[in-house]
Amino acid sequence: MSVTIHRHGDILIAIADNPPVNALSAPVRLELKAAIEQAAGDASIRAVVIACAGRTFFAGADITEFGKPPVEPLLPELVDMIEGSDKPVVAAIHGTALGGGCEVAIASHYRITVPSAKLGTPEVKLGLLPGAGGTQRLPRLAGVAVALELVAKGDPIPASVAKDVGIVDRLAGETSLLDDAIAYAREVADIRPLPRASQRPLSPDPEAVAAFERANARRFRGFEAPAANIACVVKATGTPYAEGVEFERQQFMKLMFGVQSAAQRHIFFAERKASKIDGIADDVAQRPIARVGIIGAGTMGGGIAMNFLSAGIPVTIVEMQQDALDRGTATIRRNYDATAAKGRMTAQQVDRAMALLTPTLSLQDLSDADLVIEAVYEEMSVKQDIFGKLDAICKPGAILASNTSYLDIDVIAAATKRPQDVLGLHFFSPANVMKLLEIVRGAATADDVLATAMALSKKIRKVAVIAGVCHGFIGNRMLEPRQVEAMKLLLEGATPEQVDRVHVDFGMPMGPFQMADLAGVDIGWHRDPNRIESIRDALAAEGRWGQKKQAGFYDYDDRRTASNSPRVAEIIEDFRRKTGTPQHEITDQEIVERTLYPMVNEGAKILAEGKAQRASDIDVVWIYGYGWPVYRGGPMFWADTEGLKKIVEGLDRHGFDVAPLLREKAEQGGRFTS
Ligand code: T1G
Repeated sequence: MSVTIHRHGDILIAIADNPPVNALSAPVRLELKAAIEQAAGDASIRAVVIACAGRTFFAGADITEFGKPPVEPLLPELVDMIEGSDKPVVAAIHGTALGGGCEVAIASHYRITVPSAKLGTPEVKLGLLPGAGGTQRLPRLAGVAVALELVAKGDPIPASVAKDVGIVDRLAGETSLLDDAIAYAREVADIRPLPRASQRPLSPDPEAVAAFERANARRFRGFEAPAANIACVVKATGTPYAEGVEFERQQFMKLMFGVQSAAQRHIFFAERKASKIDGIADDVAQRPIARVGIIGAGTMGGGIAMNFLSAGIPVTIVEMQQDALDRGTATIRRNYDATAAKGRMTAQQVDRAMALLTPTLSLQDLSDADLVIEAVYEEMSVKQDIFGKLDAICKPGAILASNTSYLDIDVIAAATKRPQDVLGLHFFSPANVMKLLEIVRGAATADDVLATAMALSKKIRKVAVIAGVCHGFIGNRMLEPRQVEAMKLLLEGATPEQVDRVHVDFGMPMGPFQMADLAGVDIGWHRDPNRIESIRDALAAEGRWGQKKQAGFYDYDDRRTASNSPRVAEIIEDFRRKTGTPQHEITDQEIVERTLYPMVNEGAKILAEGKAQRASDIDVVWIYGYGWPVYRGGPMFWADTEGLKKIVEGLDRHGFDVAPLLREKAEQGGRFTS
């Protein structure tokens, strides 16, 4: 039974219970329909309360039903039936009333929520739109501007705001929702006419629409769903509900069967699947992490520290020199102050976070840390020395992690007598912003260490993926062939701006050369200005180290606005001549095939070697670590949509060594992702 029905005198109460988030699955819809019919057929019932057990009101339609044959009653029918009831229906909301859950609520005649509840329509984040009347009822309840924010951006709003804008009618006591809802139902039982959102008039508001579109043009670049959501809200203004909801249905179906929504739903589930570690039971005991030690207070160490401080976990941060330590702690404070200035933190929260930070020059102060993360210079001997010292200093059971981007965790672990406690925690810069965390599993890393790291990643609001030990793990390993090929394209006739434009048009936040200028052209450079063996060497030798020097592959003004560089063009031309590289007209398609297909190829090798648990993990890495456009679903999902045969043909044509797994799947008509 997904919905139990009680009577409280003359009030019928329908309580849904469909863990974990009360998704509006077919059984739930069927039994809610039965409850409304029962109330309609019983003269002694004056009103209905719809509520949910467990942790939340309906969190939406059941996404696992998408793409399968529809099962009656469909959600749009159910919500229209709720609104059409001739007895008042009160939605009693706690937790997060999202998507279809919000639509059930706004089709009800009244809404009462606990103060901690949130309401929203995040369908757009799945490449969809509220397909059960939400785009038609929300603007009628809260106005065009609020409705646009809700449906086209998808972020939920707190109950208090929902009440202010007219979506929620009443706030209940935090622990007395059902009693308050029953009392409220009695209070409104005889009020007529019943308030039906779909019957409210709604005037056009072109200024609000234009302002919203202008404010969000950059955010919506490349996405289809936001525009469809906006079109539905516009349709609701000046159009009868029946016509508007038909338009909504058409737009919904178009999105539902489009590639973008399939991609975004793929990532929704992929992100959750990534937290499952093959071969480890879900209930393996975790090690308590009450205090974290971080070695290195530079850009990475400071950024990493902020993740734990913001989660309320005390951090001892170690540097070798006082001035470096002071700079590091000052940078942390400055970053927090900048966040507070944007209104995303209060001054008290900043002070609370900073109070948890203990700067020190002594490694010995890490003796009581439960987890130590090393974030120092990317040099194996330096890391081995540090881990050898940590082995002697840290208490038994302390987890020792390296933030290395490339280096072999097993070699680092061998510098200790406790390899089972060692793993990689690879944060992405800026570490306090980027959501991706690669948890690198060493040969000896213990199960409970991995499980502890995975659970901790959630606590510090990261999306974590398990990676095996190899050069560059998952993300950076796939980045390498892309960068190598991008440099070759320059020698053969492409320009940095052409290569970058192709990537930005594809949906990446920036292209390979823009990324190099941001990260630093000098990263990994041998530092010998007389040894010029590549275009990159030539740039680095001239001090063109990227944005930080206002010159890299591009020139930059004081506001870091990039412009094409005649000097870089000369350097490239010089190298083309010196190497005698044959030139040819390079098309955008060739750039896609030679920079993105090799990434898929590398992903196939990573899978075959077992360095990633599943193809969808690779997609999660690229979405959250590098900004791969979520509407393309990640490199492996995108390869499936391109067609693996086409990818292999392209790789063969350009002379790449095609991964056996990729070729095999292409020949068998297989896919990497479901
Ligand atoms: N349907 C099916 N399963 C869902 C689900 C859903 N709507 N939401 C979550 N799950 C699963 C999830 O896969 C995971 O499974 C478990 O529940 C816990 O989720 C017509 C068309 C509610 C804020 O987009 O945002 O309504 O991994 O790990 O961090 O207009 O889940 O345990 O096997 O995320 O506490 C619109 C999506 C749907 C909300 C809870 N609704 N969900 O977060 O738990 S489309 C959404 C969330 C729609 C209508 C349209 C979050 C959450 P497993 P979790 P959480």
